Amino acid sequence: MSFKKNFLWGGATAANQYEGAYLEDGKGLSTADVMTNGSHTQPRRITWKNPTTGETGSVLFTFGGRTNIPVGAIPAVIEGEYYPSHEGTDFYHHYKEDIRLMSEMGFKTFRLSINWARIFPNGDDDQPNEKGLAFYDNVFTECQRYGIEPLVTLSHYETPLQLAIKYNGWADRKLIDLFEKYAITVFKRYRGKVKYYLTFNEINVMDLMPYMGGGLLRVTPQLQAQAAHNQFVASAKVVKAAHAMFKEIKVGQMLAYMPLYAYTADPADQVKVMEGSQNMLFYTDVQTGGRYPEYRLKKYEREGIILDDEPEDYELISNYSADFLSFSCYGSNTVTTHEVDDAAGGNMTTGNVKNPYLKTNAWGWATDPACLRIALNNLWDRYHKPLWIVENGIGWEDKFSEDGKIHDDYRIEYLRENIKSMYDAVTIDGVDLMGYTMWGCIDLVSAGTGEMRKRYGFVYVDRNDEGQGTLKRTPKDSFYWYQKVIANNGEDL
Ligand code: BGP
Repeated sequence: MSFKKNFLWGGATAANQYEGAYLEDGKGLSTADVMTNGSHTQPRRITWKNPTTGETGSVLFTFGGRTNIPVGAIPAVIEGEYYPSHEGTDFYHHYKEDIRLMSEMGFKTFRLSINWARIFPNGDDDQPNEKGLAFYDNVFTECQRYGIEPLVTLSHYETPLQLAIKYNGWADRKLIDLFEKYAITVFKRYRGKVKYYLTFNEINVMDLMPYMGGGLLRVTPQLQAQAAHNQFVASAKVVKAAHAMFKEIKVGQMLAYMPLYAYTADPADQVKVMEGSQNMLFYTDVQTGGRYPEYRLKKYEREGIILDDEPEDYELISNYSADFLSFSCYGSNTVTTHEVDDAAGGNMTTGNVKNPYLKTNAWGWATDPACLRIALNNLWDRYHKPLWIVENGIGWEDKFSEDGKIHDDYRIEYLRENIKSMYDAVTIDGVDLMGYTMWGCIDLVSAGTGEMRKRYGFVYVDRNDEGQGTLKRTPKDSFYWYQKVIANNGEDL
């Protein structure tokens, strides 16, 4: 036994990091459009303007932090600032070339997101923006030409900015119906072209980055809990609509998942692992498992959090859980209750420490050859729903060699180990895995830092951290390696 015959190999992207054309053809601003770039040491910032006084400024965007825009101010694009999302790597004008490159690699699937503000510029408009709809129509037609199955994320850190300003984003129940309307609009429009959808990218980022995950400008634990609840209900409504009206459509959940390891054998560290895992898996327990777990209800009780809910919410959540469970996994995280100097980075996390057994990249993200097998087993055992790895990869500052090529052996080595790990989960453990989409298959802007130099792609895009470059696409060595992997369905790595 090995990967399924129709295993969905491919790559993943997100509109706000890739598309650019941030105001073209009627698109409205999204929350990502007011985020500046950062660096290894400097977090991104959100810029704001006070419409009454004209005063401008910015607030630091930090993991686990509060957005804290000053009272009376609203997030806005400020002259003189640099916003990497505005141009991304210009998929908007390069989609034909990029999809052709994907097909050359043999992609069976391409994960992209629809920028909600391209379809409904303010989020609550009566009518959709035809030009925005037409753009994705063209993209999907191009995919069809090459037999590439799109996997579409409906919301990937791209809440229309107006919804953040008017309603404090997902903290307001109004967004449930607005999102349902948006989803049904695209389901209808792309019928016959798109079969697989994901609702919210890394839904659990609501814990650490509520601005990115839900467009929250004001944040309290109560508002975060409410925003998560509203997203669960919205997800269930969208699954319901898909099942009722568009039988062929499958709607999946998307989780940021990192297996957690204990730094020491101290039982207190094992408890920390258990609690950390609960924090992540709460989101899948509800959206994929169909019920609020007791550990989270107890937490809300302890913290005095009371949800603004309706009895039907829970019927929806239990009857319309996600059709499949997708997740991102870049490596594992190691946690401890002990004092350790060696703090580590990590995908969307804080408070984890360096694992002495693992290598890290320049951003402190640990490469863990066992993590996909562990992640897949944990999720399969808990939910028994088809799984899909929709993000995995390694950020690296690629450099051209003298021969004019990029020899990214480090990337090939990382991917080889990771694919081997998922192969083991399928062949040794019998996990049901639908596909694998490597993150940032064509270089794009980093979500966490806004940098361009943190590259993931099989294809290099000529663009730097200041937004300069020709946007020329150049395949790296990993491009040809992945082409072979797909051709032999992962049998020979
Ligand atoms: C995930 C996000 C992506 C992506 C990736 C890599 O959490 O879903 O949008 O960018 O992480 O992170 P970064 O870009 O910060 O390196």
